[in-house]
Amino acid sequence: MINSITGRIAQTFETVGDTVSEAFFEPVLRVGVTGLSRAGKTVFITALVHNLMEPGRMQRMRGVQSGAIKGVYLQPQPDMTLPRFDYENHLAALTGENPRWPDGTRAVSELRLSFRLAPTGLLGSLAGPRKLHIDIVDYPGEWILDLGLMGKTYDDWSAEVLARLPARPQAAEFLARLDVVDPAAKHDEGTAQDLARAFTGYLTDAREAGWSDCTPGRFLLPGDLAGSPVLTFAPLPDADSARGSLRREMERRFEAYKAKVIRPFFETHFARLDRQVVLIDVLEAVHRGPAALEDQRRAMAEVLAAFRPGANGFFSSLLRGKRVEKILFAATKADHLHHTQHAKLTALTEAMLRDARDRAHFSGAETKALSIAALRTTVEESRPHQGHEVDLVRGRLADGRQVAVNAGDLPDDPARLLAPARDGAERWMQGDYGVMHFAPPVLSRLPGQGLPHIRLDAAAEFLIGDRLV
Ligand SMILES: Nc1nc2c(ncn2[C@@H]2O[C@H](COP(=O)(O)OP(=O)(O)OP(=O)(O)O)[C@@H](O)[C@H]2O)c(=O)[nH]1
Ligand SMILES: [Mg+2]
Repeated sequence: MINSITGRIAQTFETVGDTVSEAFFEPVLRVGVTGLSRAGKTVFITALVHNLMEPGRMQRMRGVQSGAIKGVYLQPQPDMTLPRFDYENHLAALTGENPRWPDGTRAVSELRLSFRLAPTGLLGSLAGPRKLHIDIVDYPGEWILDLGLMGKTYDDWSAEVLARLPARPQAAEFLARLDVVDPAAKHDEGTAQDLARAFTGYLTDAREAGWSDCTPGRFLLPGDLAGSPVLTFAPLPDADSARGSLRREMERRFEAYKAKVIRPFFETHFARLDRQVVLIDVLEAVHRGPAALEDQRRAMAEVLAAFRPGANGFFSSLLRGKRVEKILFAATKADHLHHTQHAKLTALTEAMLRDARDRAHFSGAETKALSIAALRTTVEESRPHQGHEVDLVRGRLADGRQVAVNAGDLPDDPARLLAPARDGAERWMQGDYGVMHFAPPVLSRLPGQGLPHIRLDAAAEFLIGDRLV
């Protein structure tokens, strides 16, 4: 009781503090950057920050064109206990003598970027330049999918997961173990750990195979929770289970995962976001085939559902009327394709977004789909092949060799991919889509020009541009 009252008072102060500083002092915009593992979050943030600080290549931003942005600099972030996004090291990796991709990241991090803006309005010249702080928060997309678990009981979740496992070869070992386990038997920690380990193995392999419905998210990215009871559970078939049984214990841990892992994440990070970009590696999903594309589309709906106001009782109570204003779905790594293909990639992403909006009954925030490359690794060329010209992109491999490839022609109509994906096709009827893994380019940079990109400025304009004019 006392706790909840002091909690409420603290919140009131916090809200008052926020509004005062937003109205009169220095406004803050919190921008979430998310996407499943390897989607391109780290590269996106690094390239975005660099290009905002050296905006020569950001002409699609109104604030850059008009000169409203007077200065951009990094500042200490407000959240003292959150790791800082390691901008300097990531940039050094990308722009060193032998450029390489930054290492994968495993947890939430934050960076504050501050803008000095030209004064506006009648009193503006008296008041001097305005300031805007943008807090960029990088967090794993796997954690968003966990929000879906908040509304589920252990029984629901178990039934759902167990229903899809038989069709997936990655689940064979877990299912074999499950076969010899009696959920109603007395709880035994060794059995619980075996099952959790096998289930984590399944999730890891399924994720590797391109499935994105791999919850609980912390099983894949445990951070400092690795090995704790809250991550030592697995789905079990329905059974008449008494107190002290394996199934009851698993249920208890599932509930603890919701209360102690999911809830705090949504409270401290998610509920405070104003804008959100969701990065998706659409090309990789197309390359992996119909099932991966269909799965990605379902995951997009789940992500949108997480942002739907009022969707989740637990979440609405956290938001206290606040809601995310804009959500950008950006298909990353568009530099794998010749520009003649970009409109088709965007159309495919748009079609998936439309479908996700319908599925999630989403309305509210403004949404947009784009295809981008945060760091452009390729140049374009055309070469004659069997009597006609083919469009290629050329880039550098990790060993320094240059290769030119054609990743395959996307169809004009996205339904040509999405319909067979929905109907459970095993492979694409026509067309083969390959993805090359290029290394970051060796650049000779000009002062004032950030790293080369594709439509990173359009992405920034949608996300934050309205506040930078
Ligand atoms: N060609 C190209 N490849 C990219 C681009 N952005 C990311 N990549 C590739 O995708 C990989 C993952 O990018 P990251 O930015 O580390 O992805 P992430 O989402 O932060 O990954 P985790 O931290 O592991 O979740 C990189 O190592 C590159 O191989 C891009 O703009 N163009
Ligand atoms: Mg990362």
